Amino acid sequence: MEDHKDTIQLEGHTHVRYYKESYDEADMLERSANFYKWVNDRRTVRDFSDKPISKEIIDNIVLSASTAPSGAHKQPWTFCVVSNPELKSKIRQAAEKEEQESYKNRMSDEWLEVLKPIGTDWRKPFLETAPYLIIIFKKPYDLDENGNKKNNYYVNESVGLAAGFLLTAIHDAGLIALTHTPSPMNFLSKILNRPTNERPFLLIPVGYPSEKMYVPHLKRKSLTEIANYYE
Ligand code: IYR
Repeated sequence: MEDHKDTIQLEGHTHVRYYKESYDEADMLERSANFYKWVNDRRTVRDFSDKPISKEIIDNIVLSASTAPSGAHKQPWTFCVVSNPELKSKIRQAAEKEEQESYKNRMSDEWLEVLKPIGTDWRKPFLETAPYLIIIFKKPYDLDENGNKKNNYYVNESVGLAAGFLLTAIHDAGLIALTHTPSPMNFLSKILNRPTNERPFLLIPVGYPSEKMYVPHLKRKSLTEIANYYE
């Protein structure tokens, strides 16, 4: 348990004692293997049910995402949670317009070829079916009360980490998500009326899975393909 009373002062700043629970080796082995098995079961899914989700669940998921580490603890992110049907419809229309252009004219033949096994196209019905769209905005800088810019640091790294935490929290709740990247994404700033210091980063529909869903038959890289150990 955290005890906020045990503090020290470092260069005039308060540091609180942090207690991190440890496990014995056998437990660590079991826990790490179980976590891998659980997280390896997460899939990106496009077949959403329209079944509603209570807002409290989404609140917890967003709060979990915001526990990610960030440069100088600036938490340079805003999560826009869209359940309003008119807004979802506007977002779908604008995303499909951009995606149609991308699939027809902007994406290279090589790119379209590697996407074939994934089975995507310009149509994005999930943007209306999924009960929630979470749009993550990154904040390259904050604006103080007087409108002055205050720089943030390692913004892409920080927001990428928060997105990872978000997807993990969604998986933990038993829900599905899709990391969607309509491109260019500036229509999201306009539709959601975001301030000038926020840039769209990822659009993540969240929901229950539809009754029968299929995902591409993909294989993840093996440990030797992804890791090098220097002993
Ligand atoms: N943004 C498009 C295309 C797309 C690109 C990649 I790389 C993917 O892994 C999947 C899709 C879309 O969302 O359809």
